[in-house]
Amino acid sequence: MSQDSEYSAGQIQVLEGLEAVQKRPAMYIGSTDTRGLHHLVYEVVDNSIDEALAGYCDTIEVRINDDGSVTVADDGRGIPVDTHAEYERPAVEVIMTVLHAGGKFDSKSYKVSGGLHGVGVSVVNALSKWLEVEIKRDGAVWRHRFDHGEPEDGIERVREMRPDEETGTEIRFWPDDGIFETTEFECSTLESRLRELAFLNPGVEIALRDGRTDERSESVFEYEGGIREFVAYLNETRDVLHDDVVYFDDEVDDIHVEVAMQATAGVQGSIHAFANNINTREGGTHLTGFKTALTRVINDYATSNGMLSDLDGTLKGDDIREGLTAVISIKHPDPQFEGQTKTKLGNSEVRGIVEGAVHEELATYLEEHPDTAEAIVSKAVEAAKARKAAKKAEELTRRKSALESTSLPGKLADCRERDPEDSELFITEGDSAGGSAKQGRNPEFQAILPIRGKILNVEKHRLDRILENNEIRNLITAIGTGIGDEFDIEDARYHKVVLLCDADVDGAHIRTLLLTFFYRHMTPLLEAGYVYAAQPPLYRIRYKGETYDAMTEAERDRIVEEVCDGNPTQVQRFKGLGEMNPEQLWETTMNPGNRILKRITIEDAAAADRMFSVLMGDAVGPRKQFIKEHAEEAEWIDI
Ligand code: 0RA
Repeated sequence: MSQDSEYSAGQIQVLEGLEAVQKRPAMYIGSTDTRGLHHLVYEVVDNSIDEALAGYCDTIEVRINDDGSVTVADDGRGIPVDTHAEYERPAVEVIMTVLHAGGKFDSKSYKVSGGLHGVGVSVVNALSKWLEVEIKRDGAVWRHRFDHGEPEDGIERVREMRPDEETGTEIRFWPDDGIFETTEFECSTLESRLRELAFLNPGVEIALRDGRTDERSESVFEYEGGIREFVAYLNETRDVLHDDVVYFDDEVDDIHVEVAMQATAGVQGSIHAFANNINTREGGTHLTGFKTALTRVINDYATSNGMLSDLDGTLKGDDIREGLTAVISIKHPDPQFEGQTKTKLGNSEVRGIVEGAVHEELATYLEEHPDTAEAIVSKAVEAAKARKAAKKAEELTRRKSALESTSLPGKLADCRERDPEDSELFITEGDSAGGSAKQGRNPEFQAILPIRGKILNVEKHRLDRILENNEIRNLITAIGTGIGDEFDIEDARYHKVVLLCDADVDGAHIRTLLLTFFYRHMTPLLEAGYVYAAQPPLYRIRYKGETYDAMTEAERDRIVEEVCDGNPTQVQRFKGLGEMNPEQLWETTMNPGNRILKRITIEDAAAADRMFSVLMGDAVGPRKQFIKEHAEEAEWIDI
């Protein structure tokens, strides 16, 4: 369409809607960085999951194509193609171009409609250079194509291609590189969310195929056991205290509640709560209801079985949740999402419903499985005893030395800038790298904190022991936020906390230790996007008096071939940061003009949790297995 006069009134309305999305994409998908990019895929997949929840679809395939596009295909009923009475246009066109039109077509009970999902596939269309949809329905194959959200000019709006008796929808879209900071899809990011969806929706097969020439791969997720298998998966790397995964579900007032849990020997609990397939990281009424009932049921069981006799008092919620892995999933016809990231369930009626369901079902489960009950309760009693014993020491160390100490650590070379937003903290490993970084930095806005040797493995110790560690205390005071319950993001002294570790196995180990600490005790710092990993170059190539740095082996090979005609003067491998002089370190790794920083986010708490416990947890078998499998890439372990 080339002239305004050709637009109908309805068409103009549509364009205004899509234009609003294009002008303020972040309002609809959260951000235009890699996270927002991946949300496009989740949005389309959510529509297919809805089809599955309605009982019409059991296979979903996500394909990353070689031309930068992604295809999402399902075997559902297919998007309707007949003429929509109100808009006088094909229904598929309405769904693709009218904000929130998807939901108006049907009254499926568990519509995913919160957080950043559920904005409608029209938002994906608005943010795509092109979008193609192929529908099998009503005995034929239908195609439609959109250009920056607008129905493509041409013959009929929906073209009937050939007869076909099957049904399904295939949506392929090319994200608009004028809108997104990056249009590179990451298989591992998609994989964790798709795996999670497969756990949450048992019986649905979700496949991920990476068709890009360099990285062909295929994963297929299907879990008949649902969240039972999710908990077993999360605990694969842990020492479990009972073989069965506790599972029950209940439905009250159209609200479906499911719980799966299993106790482990570790100290770190991990409870993942979902509402309508959305990971409610900020918690909410379903989580509160679960915790309240759990505390009550376990205390009741312990009391009536005489298990609290040598404990002065009752079990606290924290005692019971120590080392407990649990997944709570509810499906609600009208979920309300609140909180900063819209990942907190707000429906007040849910609290009592979940509490009631857990109270009744868990009590029954424990009565019927006394060995499991014994394992869970004994673990909680042990935790309560440890808590009491540690209390004094904890108060001492915690209050005095860590959080109330106001003076900055002596090892910190602070920057002059006082505005946290413009300040950067580089955490370096060992004294030699720290020395280079101190000399190479721009002291105006870059601070350096050297960390000596291996910091304490925080996965294995309780807070009181962790706080006895000097390096950890320095870290906490330098960052300024406090930790755990006392954490306050407003007190962060830097909005960039950069891990500057060697590109070798030791460096990866230190980085993982630090990230474990942030993940466990400063989660909001990761959520705020304040944590980064510096990426020092791996190789330096000299040729005709010039030097070239390469971040990867592939880049080294490219430079050697293309720049040096296959005949470089010297190829040097940087083993440690200490090998670089201060100027080199500044130029390659610290200078904001040249450097590459990798932002570390909690894209998927469950996946990160698993990674940390494989590397750090009690079970030795899985760690050996992991290291064996990843030995070649051990130099750079991505979280
Ligand atoms: C509107 C109505 C119906 C299905 C769908 C939309 C639908 C949308 C998507 C998006 C991806 N896959 C999809 N599959 C179906 C119901 C149509 C009917 O009643 O037959």
